[in-house]
Amino acid sequence: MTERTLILVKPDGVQRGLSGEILRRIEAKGYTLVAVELRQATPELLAQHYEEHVGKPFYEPLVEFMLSGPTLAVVAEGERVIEGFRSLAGVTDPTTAAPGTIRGDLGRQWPTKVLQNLVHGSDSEESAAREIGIWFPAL
Ligand code: D4T
Repeated sequence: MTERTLILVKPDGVQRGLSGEILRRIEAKGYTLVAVELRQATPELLAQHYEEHVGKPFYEPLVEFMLSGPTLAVVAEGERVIEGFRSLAGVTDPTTAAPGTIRGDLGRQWPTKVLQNLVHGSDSEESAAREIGIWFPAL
């Protein structure tokens, strides 16, 4: 079934100049870009996006990191793109993410409290619909 997912190139990826490389990998896999927009997040938007993490020990460093610079918000479309992009991204921790993945090839641990792991991708159809609504209400 053709579906859509919300992808973010987080501030570490934009700041390091990896937006193009990450979009290249999404397109090279065969997915279609539906929307791409450079945005400055706000505390309100992040509280919605990271609803499930509010109150966790890494939440405040996470918000501080996500406010540290612009984020590239992307909607991509394709057959099983939700699962497919999670696979392209690799596991959450960039130190252990497999080589060949975005996080495994381009990410690493830095001396920060929060994991700077370059990208976000929706983890289910329900999250994708919710997150696309937050970042791209017009879609
Ligand atoms: P996102 O949601 O950004 O695609 O990442 P994941 O799906 O891979 O991971 P997540 O939602 O569990 O975590 C969101 C965000 O918080 C950071 N984090 C997470 C962290 O710094 N320490 C932690 O222990 C966890 C679980 C990294 C990603």
